[in-house]
Amino acid sequence: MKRMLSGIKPSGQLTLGNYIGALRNFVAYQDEYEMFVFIANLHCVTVYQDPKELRKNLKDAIALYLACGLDPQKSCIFLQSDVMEQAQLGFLLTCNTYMGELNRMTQYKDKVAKQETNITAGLFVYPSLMAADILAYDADYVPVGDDQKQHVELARDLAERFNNRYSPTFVVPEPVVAKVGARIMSLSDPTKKMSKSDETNKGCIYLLDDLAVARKKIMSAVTDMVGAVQYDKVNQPGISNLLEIMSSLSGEPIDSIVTRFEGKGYGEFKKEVADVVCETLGTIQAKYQEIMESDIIEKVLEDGANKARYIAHKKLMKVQKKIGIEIRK
Ligand code: AQP
Repeated sequence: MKRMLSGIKPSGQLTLGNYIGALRNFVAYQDEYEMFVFIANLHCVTVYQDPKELRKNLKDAIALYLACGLDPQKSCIFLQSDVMEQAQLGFLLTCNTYMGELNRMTQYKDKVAKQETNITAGLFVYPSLMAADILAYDADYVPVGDDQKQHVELARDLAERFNNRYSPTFVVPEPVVAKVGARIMSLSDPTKKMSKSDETNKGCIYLLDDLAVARKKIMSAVTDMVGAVQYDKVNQPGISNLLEIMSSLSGEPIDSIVTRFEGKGYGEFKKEVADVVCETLGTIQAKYQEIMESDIIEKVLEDGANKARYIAHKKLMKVQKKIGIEIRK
């Protein structure tokens, strides 16, 4: 069985973008692959997080993984910080990464372009930690949204570099980007990605949003003056985004939705999008409540960490021997 690995950082409440671009795919893949899904709590502290909020977001993220359908019997679910071998491998890979490669990473470049101050060294080097997350487990595939593809490319480069410099050690992973929903856009500015850290809070639907609030956000989503429900990302980015959301959640192809709404107004279309979104959120939220009231989370994390640690430890030892920093058998 091929192995697949991915993670989400709890830098805020998980969003509909995380669900469509990542979580629902993880759930679909867990029957086909040996699945490893972690909570990237180290990645998230590359930017300052309020500790109290972070604790809540972290627990909610694990509960949401389960509520969205990740099954601990099929998937290894764990916390990144529970596997210290991963961070140690991250350091070793950082020593095999060039500054120029990290300079080209879009998340870092975007922050520099926006002249953000206090960019941490952690944010600069986190792509090589992400490479370690992937390579520690010999993942064959890494499902990601559009924006993370570049990081998997770096992991591939680092795996090949290490394999060539020493000897075959790492599986070279492949990114898997879904055809629909790989980049869900903000509802208030459809030229920007829907992000957890959306400052206005209007453009982003959180999985734990009150259903009335989520509905309102969709009904007020920015559209255009064209007045026809069409899939045209350049001239109608807002409507195209709503079409992607609806198609991803309902399974109905975009063409078929477009045909059904021919000659109909945006209000009617948005109402149906809101119905589909609220149905999805309602189901997830009911399961989330059950999970929060149970004591399953600790057990899931403990089992996941044990399994992950065993694999990552073996890989780290192999790497350390090849590099020459470990001399014991
Ligand atoms: N809007 C999105 N559309 C499709 N996929 C998305 N993903 C995130 N947002 C969207 C995918 O979810 C996975 C986990 O991403 P992440 O949360 O760890 O990192 P991120 O992409 O940086 O998320 P945010 O919400 O934008 O975080 P902040 O605001 O803290 O920077 C990835 O596969 C990602 O592609």
